[in-house]
Amino acid sequence: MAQFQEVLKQSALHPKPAGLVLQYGTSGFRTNAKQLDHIMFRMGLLATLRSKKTKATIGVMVTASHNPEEDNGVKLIDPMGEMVTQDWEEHATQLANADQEDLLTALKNIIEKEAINMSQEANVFVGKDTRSSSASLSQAVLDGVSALGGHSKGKRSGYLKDIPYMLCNVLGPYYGLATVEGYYTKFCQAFIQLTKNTSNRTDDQKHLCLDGANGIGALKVREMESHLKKELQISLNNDGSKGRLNHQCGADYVKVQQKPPTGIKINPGERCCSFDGDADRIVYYYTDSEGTFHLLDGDKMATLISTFLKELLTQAGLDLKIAVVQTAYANGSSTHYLENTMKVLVRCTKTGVKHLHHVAQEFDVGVYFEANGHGTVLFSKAAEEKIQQLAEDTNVNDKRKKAALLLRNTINVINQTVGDAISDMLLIEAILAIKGMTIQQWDTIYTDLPNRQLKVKVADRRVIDTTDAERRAVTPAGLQEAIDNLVKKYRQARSFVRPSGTEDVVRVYAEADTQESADALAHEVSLAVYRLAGGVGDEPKPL
Ligand code: G16
Repeated sequence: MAQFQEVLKQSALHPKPAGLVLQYGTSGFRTNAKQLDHIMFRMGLLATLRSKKTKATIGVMVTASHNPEEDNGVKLIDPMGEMVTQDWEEHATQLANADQEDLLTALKNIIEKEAINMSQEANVFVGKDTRSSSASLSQAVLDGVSALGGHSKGKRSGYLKDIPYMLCNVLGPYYGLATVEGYYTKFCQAFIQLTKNTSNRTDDQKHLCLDGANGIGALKVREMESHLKKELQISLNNDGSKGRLNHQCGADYVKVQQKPPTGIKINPGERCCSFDGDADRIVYYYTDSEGTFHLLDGDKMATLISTFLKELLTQAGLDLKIAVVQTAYANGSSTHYLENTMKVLVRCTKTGVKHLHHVAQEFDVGVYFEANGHGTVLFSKAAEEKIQQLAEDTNVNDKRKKAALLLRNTINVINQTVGDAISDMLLIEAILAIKGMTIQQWDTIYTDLPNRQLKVKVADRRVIDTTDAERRAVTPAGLQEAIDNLVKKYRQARSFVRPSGTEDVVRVYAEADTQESADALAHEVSLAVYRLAGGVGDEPKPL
């Protein structure tokens, strides 16, 4: 077949380094950008096959999100903005690791297994973040797409320059206009609609200090600002004009370091938030009059959003099942508050929004957030229809109708794909405005248990296997017993370890009744990992 000849010819220009083995991880392939050219080409091939199979447009996003600038990565996105299915993740790993001479065989295996009609047309959307390596790597994706005769959507001979992740999120019929302009219009109009009866807000209340992590989100917020008609007044920091991507800024830095981005002047009490490099995560924070930093992470967002939605559902008299989905990183206080005070069903999954997303789909209203600020809200079709019917019903009383209208507008401000910092920001801003709530009042809903996250370098992080939504380590032998014994030394303590799916490290999480205890526990568990799981480099030092 001529297509296969073209694949052979083109793949020679994107050769695989001998012996390199990479896994499709938490969020696709991620490693140093220098090792990714062949992966990008092959993901262009795979996306074309996926498009032929689904008869729909597939997204390929070139990004390493929160990782440092020198890394890059790629993930495939299904037509409705979801991550590709587990089977296709396996195809991706097989195709990525096939030796150069076996590439065609690996490709044909997938075609056969999935019974793909090769004469079916294929369309692929390619997006990229602002990393310097993203231009050539996304070109490699496009080479893969064209080698198999697929079409890549966009301008300039099929190249989508500057199109961010959010565009992949507006793929498919759900949102209508799959353009950046369509995105701004939809979400900003919904925000304005939601906040229109909160006319007493002062300029101070409409003001938000945003750290764009020097990433794509900063560029897009700049473009979007005029659509907000001053109902949200954003002062944008780390807009990419000088600083480095994610360097001492961004959602991951703020969450893990538990401090504000370097170099931003924050006034006491000022409401601030940070995006990550590809704008799919967001965390909020402020400093108080004594200069103490307060973080409002994904758990706090999930709590605010689910409280708001639950109240509206009750006022609307709608009997819809609402649940919150978290991971092991969720602060123990948040889970306790949700289950015991709010009486909301809470489920725990493995790390990775793709896992949370699938569990959230089981409910009428599924609020899911990772503590790192990655998440959204899903409404079942039936729930949306009930809300819509009530909002249009002329026979219901004012209170029920008002709640239904608010619910309907809330749905419109939410991007129900796998997490979008801009839409999450508009949702949180709208809820705070409607409730007339300051960030400090939001923060007092519950008090986080002090916690610490650390990273440990080991020779091969795959020696750690986990179970129970990553809360317990099955291997190496003795590690879980060591963690259990360490946890017993502290009050209100909990700790777990897991191999990262985006960085070459083992992650350690600990929480306890005081920051000193959380820090000490995290350090002791890190030592256990270092000793029992093949640590490399210097032994972890106390904090
Ligand atoms: C990605 C995933 C998140 C996950 C994070 C860290 O985020 O989308 O769901 O929490 O990686 O994963 P890990 O602990 O396995 O390294 P992002 O923002 O980097 O795409």
